Amino acid sequence: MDVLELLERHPGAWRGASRHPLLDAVREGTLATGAFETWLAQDHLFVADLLVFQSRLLARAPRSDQAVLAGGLVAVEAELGWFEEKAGECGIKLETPRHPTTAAYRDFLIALEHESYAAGITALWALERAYLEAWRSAAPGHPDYREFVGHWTTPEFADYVAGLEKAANSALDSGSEAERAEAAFLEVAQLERDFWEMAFSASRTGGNG
Ligand code: MP5
Repeated sequence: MDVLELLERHPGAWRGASRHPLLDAVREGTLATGAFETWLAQDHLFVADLLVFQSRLLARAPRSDQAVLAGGLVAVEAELGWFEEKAGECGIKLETPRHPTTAAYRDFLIALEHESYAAGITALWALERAYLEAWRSAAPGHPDYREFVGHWTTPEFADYVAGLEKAANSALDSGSEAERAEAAFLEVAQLERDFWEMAFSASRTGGNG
């Protein structure tokens, strides 16, 4: 199976993951401050959980995938620093509890540690691909958010996502893990949608988290 087929097989789920009114508001400059603050603080927590997941996935990766995963790990650690810097500049407090949606995403990543490598690498590809498409949909972005749109729409990030796609495809070629990988893909799609929704609904309730 080619993982790109998953996007075609589940267009509704994928659209929910990669398009959202929050991203339209980032493009138009109509985003409520509470939504952006909630997204930033919760995504910082998510990225910290992702770093743990990726380091464990790297530990069981085949030799051929070590370069892309090791590169990704270094990038994710640097990204945590970038979040901290941006939060400081925007006056956003990062010390906030995990929202139930962020906690559900972390639990899913932890559960993947007990799944096949193929399911894990497919999930990683899906969540990175979702961010690439989601932020592309917000491009070029209102000046207030342009740096965030730029962060996930660089050619380097697209190359990283392509590298993960290649790794996922070869993991799926060599085993009979397609069904579990597809299930992981669908869970990622749902969690990504929930994550946008969590931040967006913060603008309606006015809370941070
Ligand atoms: C990513 C992210 C992409 N930052 N947040 C969510 C909820 N999903 C995916 O990960 P990265 O490391 O920022 O590219």
